[in-house]
Parts: sequence; structure tokens; C-alpha cells
Amino acid sequence: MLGTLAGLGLATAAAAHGYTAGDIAIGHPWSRAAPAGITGAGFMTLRNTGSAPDRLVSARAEIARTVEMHTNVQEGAVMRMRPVESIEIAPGQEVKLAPGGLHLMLVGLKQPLTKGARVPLTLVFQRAGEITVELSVEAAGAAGEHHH
Ligand SMILES: [Cu+2]
Repeated sequence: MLGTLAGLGLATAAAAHGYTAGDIAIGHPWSRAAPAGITGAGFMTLRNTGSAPDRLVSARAEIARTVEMHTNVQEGAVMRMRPVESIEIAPGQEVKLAPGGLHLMLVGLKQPLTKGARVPLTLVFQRAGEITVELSVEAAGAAGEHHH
């Protein structure tokens, strides 16, 4: 039993990567393979382990002209993306940036996002400050793909 649990723990540690900035834990930042010139996406989980609210106020990446924060909203039968000013992370809460919901947009890719690559992305939090994480680039999947 102990051996099985230890094995699972190792497997999880190898597959996922995470970062900590102050009270904010950033879990498995990832992106999808995409060619240069278009817009890529950034996904991750943001968990606030502290007792004060924090917010992601901006992000930037060398690989993109600009990085925007978006949410997906339902308008009748259509899902539309809408820019948001910031993403709030309440104390003790976890916010998921995932396909179909909140996400980062890497606008104007200067280079392709290649599967298997690690792409530096700097996140700026109101309280926790700046941290540079690496987006792990996964396959270009159809599920949750969105268009500009
Ligand atoms: Cu978007």
C-alpha cells in the first residue's frame, strides 16, 4: 500500500509542475501547440493559500506581442470571449484557467508554440508580485479550441 502511494506521488510530481508566489500557488501552467502569427492560450490553476484576497492584474511573455486575460461568456447559443481587467483569487479559493472559461491569450505569437516546449510567462499579482512560470506546451487539441 505504501509503495503504491509513493509510486503515485512520484508519477504526479513528474507530470505536473507548479510555482509559488507569496500566498499564490500556480499549478500546471500549460498551453497548446500553435503556429507563429496567431493567438495562443494559457491555462493554469491559481490557489490563494493566504488570508487576503489577491488578483492577477497582468501577464506578459517574450513569445507574444501582448498577453490578455479573457473569460468565456454565453450569449444566447454562442460562447464569446471577453477581456477582463483582472482575475480575483479569494482567500482559500482556487481559480481555474481552463479551456471554455477564464484563460490567458498570447496575442501575436512571434514564434510557434511547439509541443513539448516550455515557454516563459510572467504573471503579475497585486499582492504576491511578479513571478515567471513556464507554460508546458501540449498538443493542439480540438476540445475547447477557440477562434479569433
Ligand atoms: Cu480568449
